Amino acid sequence: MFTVFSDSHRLHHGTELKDGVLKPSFEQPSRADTVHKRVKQVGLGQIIEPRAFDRSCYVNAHSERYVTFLETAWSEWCATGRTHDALPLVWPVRDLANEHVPTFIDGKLGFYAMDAGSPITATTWQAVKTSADIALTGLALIDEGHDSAFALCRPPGHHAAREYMGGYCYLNNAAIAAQQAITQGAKRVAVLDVDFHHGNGTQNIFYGRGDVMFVSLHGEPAVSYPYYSGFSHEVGVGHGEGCNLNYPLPKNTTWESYRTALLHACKKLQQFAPEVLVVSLGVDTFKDDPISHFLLESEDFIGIGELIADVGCPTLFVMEGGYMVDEIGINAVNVLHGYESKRA
Ligand code: SP5
Ligand code: ZN
Repeated sequence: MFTVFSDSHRLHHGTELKDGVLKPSFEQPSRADTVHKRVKQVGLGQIIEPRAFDRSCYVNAHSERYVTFLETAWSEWCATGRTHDALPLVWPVRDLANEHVPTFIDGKLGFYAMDAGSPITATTWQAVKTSADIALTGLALIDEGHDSAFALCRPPGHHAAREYMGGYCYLNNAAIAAQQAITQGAKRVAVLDVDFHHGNGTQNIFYGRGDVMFVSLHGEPAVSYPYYSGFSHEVGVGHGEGCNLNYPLPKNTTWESYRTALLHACKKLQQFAPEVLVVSLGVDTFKDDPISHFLLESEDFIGIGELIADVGCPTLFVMEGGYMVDEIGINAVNVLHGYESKRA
């Protein structure tokens, strides 16, 4: 399997609030390097650089004004004389006027964010754009006849919705790739999200769409970030009704029940018969992940890949979460090996 990777991910490294103090984010550059190292070590396949894509590819999944915001946020922030990372500090929740876009950067930051987990630095946009291009290059490989590809994206994307960033995410790499497949003529595309966290952004982007199915397994919202989405009653609207499938799972979920849910999810995907499957590949379901609470072991990730192969269509794997521990490399590559063992 080909891997698409770029060193440009290092241009983004931010902070997050931990115990009341701004500290280096769990979402660190070492994450992608750890996975990259494992891909090389086991000889997964050729590693290639991303191609450059037009911004219209991002605007197909996001709004024009949101992409413009991401492109210009740092220069607007700097114009106010500040040199530290830009972070939102006020959000347009429920009863506030959330139709009105402020003109001042501090207002925009909150308007286009769901939390303070996605800081903007001087070079964040470059890394974010390259991450989306990595996913788009992976999709191009599949268009060119490859059965699968691994888009080693960083920063991740699945919390980024049509018009907001959050949870370490800015552009939704997986959604951009899925939308690109549709733009290029696919009739049905599916996104399967196995990151520990609910892919609220991907759900938001395709919620009214019958041509893109979204299926997610994740920690139940009552106790798991992002808390306000991922319920099983969220099934889609209009043309999209029945095309959104959530599997919220309790704290301390182990392989046995995870497997049962994934098996069910994969049967649903098989019935939908997508022309391309995009997998939001988070490995933060691992037992030692510092911000999650599932209990998967490294060998269980092979099983994830095997079940995904049974969906039976070309598959683009897009890296999402998985933090701090060296096993993120082993676990991500285990999924890819599991997939390949069943498709070869
Ligand atoms: C892509 C992805 O996996 N994003 C996850 C964003 C999670 N943000 C909230 C992190 C909360 C961390 N709380 C840590 C408690 C550890 N003791
Ligand atoms: Zn996650």
